[in-house]
Amino acid sequence: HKHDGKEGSQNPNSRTIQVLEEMMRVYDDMKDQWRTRSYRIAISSLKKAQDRYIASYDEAVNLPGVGDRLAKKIVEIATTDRLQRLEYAKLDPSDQILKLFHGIYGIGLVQARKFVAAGYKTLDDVKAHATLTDPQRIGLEHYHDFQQRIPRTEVASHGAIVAAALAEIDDAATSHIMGSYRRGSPDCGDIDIIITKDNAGITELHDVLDKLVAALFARKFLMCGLAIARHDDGTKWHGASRIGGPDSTAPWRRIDFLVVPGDEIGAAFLYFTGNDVFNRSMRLLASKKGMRLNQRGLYRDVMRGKDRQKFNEGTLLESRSEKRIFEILGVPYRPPEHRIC
Ligand code: DCP
Ligand code: MG
Ligand code: MN
Repeated sequence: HKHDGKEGSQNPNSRTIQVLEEMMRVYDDMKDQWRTRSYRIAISSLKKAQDRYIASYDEAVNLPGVGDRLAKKIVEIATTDRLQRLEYAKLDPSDQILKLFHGIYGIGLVQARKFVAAGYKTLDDVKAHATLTDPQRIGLEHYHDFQQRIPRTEVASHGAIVAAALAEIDDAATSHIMGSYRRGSPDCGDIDIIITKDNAGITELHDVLDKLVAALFARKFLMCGLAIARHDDGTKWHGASRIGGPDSTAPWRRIDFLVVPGDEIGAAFLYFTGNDVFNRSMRLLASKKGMRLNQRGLYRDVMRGKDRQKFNEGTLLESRSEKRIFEILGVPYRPPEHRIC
């Protein structure tokens, strides 16, 4: 191992620190916050170990905040002068850049690939050169906020604010937190909320949604709208929210509303609880049994033409009860916490 000149002032572990810092940047770009944090802690421990060169596993693992995996990495760098994992990461930088761009709200894989092909390397490149829609521009501006995981307790706070505002508009309407939150995740990528009301059709609920969104903007909880898709089968609203009132410095969070007629609540709960892979498996199972499952209900006798295009919707079998949908499909009920494939 060679550590370069300037002895005395230089930490004997400077080369190890330098390689770990590079690796940390890779994880940071990948939005792997957990690894980024472990690396940051290990680097800070190494920086404090100015009196000795750390080259053995025992020495490394005894540093504060350094666990088994990072200790092995430290030994690998100290004994080989490099880190294989980092070399691999460097082989395909475009993949990381692709992920970076794909992480912007409203940027799909196709557009992310175009950015890579255009030679953009950073978010600043995108900001300076790409033509973006308004929602995409907001996504870019709040990139960091939107990438942060949201602690479960904070998701619950957003949900409570929505529920309170909804109760003032229509005390028979209800809101329910879905997505990863309902599956029990300790933190979530965004906040997914179903808005519904017994015996209410979609027209009445559209009105409720409009009032709800206006009320939540007025109390400075909603910060922006990003997308709205009005459909007969339920309307989606995408935006951003922030807790803490008008003077809040809390991060902007992505929030999704799904407006659902009361009689479709079971199918909607099933859909919006996910996860997406579990949903695909349930739909495939339905189609194998000659049925069709979507976010409105479970149907049978769906007529399909060649190329699987639909001739009709079929007969509705169930849409009110999540449990009945499992039953009709002939699979044991799975509680939300177990709906991960
Ligand atoms: N969904 C789906 N297929 C998609 C997107 C969403 O079936 N392509 C359903 C299942 C998801 C739910 O909608 O669980 C909410 O979508 P999210 O993208 O918010 O995903 P999650 O809430 O499951 O995870 P995260 O914590 O990342 O938000
Ligand atoms: Mg979600
Ligand atoms: Mn969502």
